[in-house]
Amino acid sequence: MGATYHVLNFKDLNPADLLEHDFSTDVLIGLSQMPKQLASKYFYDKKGSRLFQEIMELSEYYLTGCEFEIISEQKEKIYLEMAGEPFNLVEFGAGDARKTNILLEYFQEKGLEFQYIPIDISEEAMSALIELMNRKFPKLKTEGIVAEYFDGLKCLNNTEYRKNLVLFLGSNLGNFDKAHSRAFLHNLWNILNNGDIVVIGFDLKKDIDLMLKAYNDSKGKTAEFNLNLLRRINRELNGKFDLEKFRFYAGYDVFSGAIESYLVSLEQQQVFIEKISQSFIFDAWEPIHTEYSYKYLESDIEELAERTGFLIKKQLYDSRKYFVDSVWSVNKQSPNTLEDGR
Ligand code: AVJ
Repeated sequence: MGATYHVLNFKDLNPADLLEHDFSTDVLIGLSQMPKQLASKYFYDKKGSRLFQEIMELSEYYLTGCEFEIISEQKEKIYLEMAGEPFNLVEFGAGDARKTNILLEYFQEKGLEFQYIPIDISEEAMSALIELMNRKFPKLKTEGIVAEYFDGLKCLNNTEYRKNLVLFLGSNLGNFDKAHSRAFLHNLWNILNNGDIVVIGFDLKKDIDLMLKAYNDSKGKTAEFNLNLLRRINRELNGKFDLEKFRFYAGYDVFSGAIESYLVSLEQQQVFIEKISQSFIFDAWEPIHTEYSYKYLESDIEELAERTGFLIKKQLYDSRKYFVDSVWSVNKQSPNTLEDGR
């Protein structure tokens, strides 16, 4: 009768250990794969979050300006969906919540009753955000969650019924391929109630040079942002990457419809990572894939909404039609069309 088993409850672990464990495991797996890859979610350490803020300030990185315009000028259209009853405002990948601030201010002005639940993978970004919220919106109940998207979903336990407004801005969904976006949105659909509202930012397919310039910016911020991933491995896993021996490269893949980012080894080299007790061999010009930034057609958005159980209520475009904030409602009434197997 000595045998027993334990169900490992992740909540019992120190979350910092858990994150670090995940990081070293993911680096080991990613650099052992062919082609080599590192996941873009690891960009956002303290320095990475700051670099991303700097990227958002660049005019070449048009996405942020477009969405800022959309939210500033069309906030009433989102407000009209929420007027009437108290709700939770849940935001995935909140970051510094610059665009969301406009909505928060407006909703307060209009006397809406809501609480704010920002979710972000970066603890540094979250603590800065919480500080900002206390300063700018002292009366607003804000409960941040430090988690990645899929884990964040699990935290949103509907204890008591409340309407939800879920924000997924900035084309953050664009880091997911089709399978993962469908999975994420369908899981989201599962935890939400009929009639809940979701606002998703999509960067639209457009002139290829314009899209390329957003990732090959003239100040080299995006390159720094990517190279910081190697710096993070050096710092957190005691790696020996020489950042001078890698360059950033971003291209638009016409087949996948994504800007795909890489760190390319400039020479044949071997890099030791102490915490993994292993060296990794790079050929000259061998790439590490770091990020997908998918771009969309309106028809892609329609298909995604339909397949995951949502109805498109409004498409909010910027004046140049580079970007869209798509306003969806959860549809649990009419049977969805998943059966036709497209
Ligand atoms: C935050 C994922 C929307 O993919 O455009 C910016 C991140 N990468 N520049 C994007 C990013 C390079 C960004 N997202």
